[in-house]
Amino acid sequence: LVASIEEVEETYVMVKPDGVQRGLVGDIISRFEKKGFLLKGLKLFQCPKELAEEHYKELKDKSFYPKLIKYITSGPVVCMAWEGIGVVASARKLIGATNPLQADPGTIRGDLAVQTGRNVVHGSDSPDNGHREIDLWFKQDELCEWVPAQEPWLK
Ligand code: RTP
Ligand code: MG
Repeated sequence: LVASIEEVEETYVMVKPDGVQRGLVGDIISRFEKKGFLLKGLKLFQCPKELAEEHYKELKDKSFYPKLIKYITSGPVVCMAWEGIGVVASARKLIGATNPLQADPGTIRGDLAVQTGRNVVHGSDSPDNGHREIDLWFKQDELCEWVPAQEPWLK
């Protein structure tokens, strides 16, 4: 009943190059699966500089922007589209504060990272940015609209 009044949303989550290279991809995907969200898109991807600049365009006047672009393009990332009720804000909670030293234990950054500039994962900060970023990082045919089967797979 409570669920019926809340919005089904989509959000863009990305394991950054440090997360991929430290072998954290499985752990990170697992947290979103176990929470109960639905995976709609997933790929390993070497991000071109132009895409990184478009993704982070709101930060282009920040002093850390050049370093951020270098970081995100330094190796492959894992791109994910997740769907679910309240998934945008919930994903941000699962991810934790931008500075991993301020992120609560139990969050991805709180458990797995130390530095802001190496904070292993990204999550969209609003439903509008969720749509925008999924459009930006995925082609339409890389996304699946699907619902789990009603019948149990194990009997
Ligand atoms: P994200 O977009 O990656 O999910 O992170 P966020 O919302 O928590 O933080 P945001 O302000 O959007 O910043 C994007 C990413 O830029 C890097 N950053 N470095 N002071 C710094 O050196 C600094 N501040 C931000 C981080 O990698 C941050 O996640
Ligand atoms: Mg952000």
